[in-house]
Formats: sequence, C-alpha cells, structure tokens
Amino acid sequence: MTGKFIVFEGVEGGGKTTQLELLRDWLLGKGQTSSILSKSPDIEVIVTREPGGTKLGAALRDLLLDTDVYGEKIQERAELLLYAADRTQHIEGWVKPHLERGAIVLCDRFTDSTIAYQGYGLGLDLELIQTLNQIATGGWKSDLTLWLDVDVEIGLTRAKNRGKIDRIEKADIEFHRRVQQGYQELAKNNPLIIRIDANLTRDKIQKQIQDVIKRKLIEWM
Ligand code: Z5A
Repeated sequence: MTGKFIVFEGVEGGGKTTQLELLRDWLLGKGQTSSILSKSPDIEVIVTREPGGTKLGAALRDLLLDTDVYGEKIQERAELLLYAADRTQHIEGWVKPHLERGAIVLCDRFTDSTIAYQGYGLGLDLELIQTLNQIATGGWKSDLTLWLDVDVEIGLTRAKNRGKIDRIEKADIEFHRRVQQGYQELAKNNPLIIRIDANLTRDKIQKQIQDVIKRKLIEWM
C-alpha cells in the first residue's frame, strides 16, 4: 500500500483530536483491539495537525490562535496567508516525506478548514482561498476526509468545558454556524468527504470511523 493521508475536519468540539488518537491506537493494535495492520506491521502511523505540525508551524499556531497578538488585531488576509505558510511547510517538510515512505498520516485539519473558517466564516474570497490552497499543497489532496459533524452548540459546550478558550472559539455563534454551513457545502460536492455523526459518545463515533477505515483499507490494499 502506498502512503495514505487521512484528514479529520469539522467545527470545534467534534472530537477530532480525541478520535484521531483513538484511531491511531486502533490501527497500531494498542489497547484491547488487535491491530488492523497486523499483516503489515512495518506501516508507520503518524499523527499531525494544522496549524502547528512543524516547528515553524508551532510558532505560527501560537500567533494565529493567540487572543491578543502584541495587542494588534490580525488582519483577515494576513491570517489567511499565515495558514498557507503553515500548510506549505507542513506538506513539503513533513507530510509528503512520510507518505513517500508509505506511512498512514492522520491529520487534524487541512485545506477544508481554510474554506470553512476563512471562506464561509470570515467571508474571504473562495477563489482566492482555492488558489492559496493550491499553492500551499502543490495540488496535494487527502485520500480520505472524515468530517466530524457535531451540532455547533454541542461542540462549543464541549470546547468550553475543556477550559482554555482561544481567539476563534471566542468568535460569535453566527460565525461558527457559517463555518458549519461551509462543511455542509464541501461535503455535498466531494465524495471523498465522509460524514461522521459526532453528536454521539466517543465510542460510537470511533466505531463509525473504524467501519469507514476498514472498508477503505480493503480498497487501498
Ligand atoms: N483554523 C482555521 O481557521 N483555518 C485553517 O486553515 C486551519 C485551522 C487549518 C485550531 O484548530 C483552530 O484553527 C480552529 C480552526 C482554525 N479553530 N478553533 N478554535 P484545532 O483543531 O487545534 O482546534 P479546535 O478545532 O478548536 O479543536 P478542539 O476544540 O480541540 O476540537 P476537537 O479536536 O474537535 O475536539 P477534542 O479536543 O477531541 O475534544 C474537545 C473536548 O470535548 C475535550 O474536552 C474532549 O474530552 C471532549 N469530547 C470529545 N469527544 C466527546 C464526546 N463524544 N462527547 C463528549 N465530550 C467529548
């Protein structure tokens, strides 16, 4: 099997981070399950995220999610360009080398986040965003995107209960509803985006994800 790039997307609190780690453990056979990859024990499973998957990206992430960057509001197009810079570094310097070695790369957010947040959420030009996504990735796409579809209110409550609130989580509820609409539109037009009902318990969400991955691994292998 060649390397596979699996992306987790969705509004806050859908459980991307939680589910991505559960999936990695399941793929590697940690915990109570036997490894789905037992016939291919050499396959690496890598977990990463955007923004922040590289050293440069970690610095950009701090700037992007800070509620008060040196006391200045980040201009919306500056924000867009910082996400593009993070992505360029991440794809070229980290994701592609792992995929070329045959790894399964599980990534928390990718290009659809920019369309949903900066495009639908902030209202920036969608064509400009597509162009920047193309430049940042060199046209590289995910092999599969799992859209963790959670009701906005449920997701934000989960995120708030977790404690720390960043700049984007502080945005008003209408912003988050527009972001959600963005994901709905993306899923309508792209068969590689698989919707996962993320309003359920952690175990039930993970079960849906594992069912999708089992089908996909058979197809890929
Ligand atoms: N962003 C952007 O605007 N443009 C871009 O191009 C990119 C990103 C790439 C950082 O992303 C921000 O960057 C993000 C969009 C923006 N917006 N914000 N804020 P992030 O992925 O690092 O942060 P996030 O989306 O806010 O992640 P999150 O709030 O951590 O959500 P999550 O990863 O989907 O969920 P989680 O961390 O697994 O769980 C959240 C809490 O809920 C936690 O306490 C869990 O224990 C709990 N949880 C998880 N699952 C459940 C279930 N099933 N039931 C109950 N509670 C649960």
